[in-house]
Amino acid sequence: AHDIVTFGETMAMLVAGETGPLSHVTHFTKRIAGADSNVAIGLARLGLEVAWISRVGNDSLGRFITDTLIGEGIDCSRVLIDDEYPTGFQFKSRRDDGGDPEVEYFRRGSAASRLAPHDLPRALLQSARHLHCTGIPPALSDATLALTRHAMSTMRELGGTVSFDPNLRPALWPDTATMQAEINALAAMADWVMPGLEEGRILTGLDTAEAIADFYLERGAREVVIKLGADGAWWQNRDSSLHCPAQSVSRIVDTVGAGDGFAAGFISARLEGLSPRDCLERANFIGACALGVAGDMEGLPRRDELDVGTHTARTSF
Ligand code: KDG
Repeated sequence: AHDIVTFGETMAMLVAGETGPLSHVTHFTKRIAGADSNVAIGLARLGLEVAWISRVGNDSLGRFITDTLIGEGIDCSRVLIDDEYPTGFQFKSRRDDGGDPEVEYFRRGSAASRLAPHDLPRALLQSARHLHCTGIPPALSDATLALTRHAMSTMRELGGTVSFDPNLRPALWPDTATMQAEINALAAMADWVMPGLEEGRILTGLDTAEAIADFYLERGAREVVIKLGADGAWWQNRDSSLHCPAQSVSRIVDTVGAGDGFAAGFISARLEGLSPRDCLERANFIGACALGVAGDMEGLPRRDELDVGTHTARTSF
């Protein structure tokens, strides 16, 4: 049995060794990138049993991804190897001012964009407590959109819980209206919806965390958690709400992956039955851990490194 099932596209990622525009960078470090697999790693490092579903190409990048995830203790036994389509990859720039880096994708027609509903067996969902979905697969192809809908509705029907992080990637959608409609329809199928504040504004046209939370609660979500960056996080259900300030972070190396760390913290704490405040504190803490490293997931802590009681994030890596 698994605690959590997740699925999506993980890419090889080439992270710039120096600052400046990607076209000028000459040295890169090979890592992996994928919102769902970052969450999977965060959860596995805390000792949860996680199964990850995907398709990778029959190539060195696909083997690098599965080897890395297996090394993190994630069950990859249902990951499919596609002989026809390649593993996607991306480049990520380096910044020294705390801003979001530049990302360039080479993922169109990738093996993972061929994932379809039949790739996620019902029995796997039946054996798990929780399904985590992101808004990235729904943007990749009709097949991956169908898979996301199928996975969420099946898990709800089976009585497990479902979390959904919109992970907005406007570059992958044909237009903003389609992105809003599809992502909001999926969010309505989740128990816990976890957008960033800016994402929530783009998706709903509303301004405050409270208004955005109300929007999703009215449409079917049971809890909404909104990431406020340096201001921490907001949690709301139909009866109450809560704000939890952020960890103080002295040095931001790279912002990508913080939301995934946050999700791993919230989901793990929530499945352990912790209070909303403790869930947000762990989520903020793990999100902060992801800020101190250039990769997306290398900073995620193990259980013995969780230090939420004292509110001290690890700020030097
Ligand atoms: O949340 C981090 C991810 O965005 C990153 O690891 C790459 O999954 C990715 C994507 O599609 O942008």
